[in-house]
Amino acid sequence: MIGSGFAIGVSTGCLQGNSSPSGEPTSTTHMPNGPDLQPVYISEVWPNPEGEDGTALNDEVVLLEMNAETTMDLSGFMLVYGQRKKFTFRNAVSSVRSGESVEIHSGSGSDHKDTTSHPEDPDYILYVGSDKPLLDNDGMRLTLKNSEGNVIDTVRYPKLGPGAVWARPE
Ligand SMILES: [Ca+2]
Repeated sequence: MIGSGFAIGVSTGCLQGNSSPSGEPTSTTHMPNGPDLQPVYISEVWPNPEGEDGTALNDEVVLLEMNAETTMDLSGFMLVYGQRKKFTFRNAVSSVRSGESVEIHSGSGSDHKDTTSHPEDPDYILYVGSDKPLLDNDGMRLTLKNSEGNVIDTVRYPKLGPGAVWARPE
């Protein structure tokens, strides 16, 4: 749960996708959950797998990264795929630490923690379980909400060709 005592990391300056007023203090360690800060944010979107998307559902991926210094319970958080789908995170992400990331795949599988590529900062792998593509290749708005339904982050990626990746601008 994000409590009022939640501490936000200081290295957030390059992570803001939205405009923020200039002259704002860059050190926000003592500012709990400020409106411009995302303790967890949408980092990358892989909407258009090579070949037929319908046969590569788990190659459609949304990547979340942690921008929080403390461990967060992301179970109950929700990723909203435009008007198409709302996916609620399950218990696999009940204890996600700073530096760890969450991959959300459109297809089916068992939620798990993958330590093979990043032994110290594992990726959590979640599966929406959809039987059809969720990420529009022509662009789409994605919104991340917390377990109380409040918007944590939102992005809109553009039309992307096969294999192309949207990454949050720095
Ligand atoms: Ca797609």
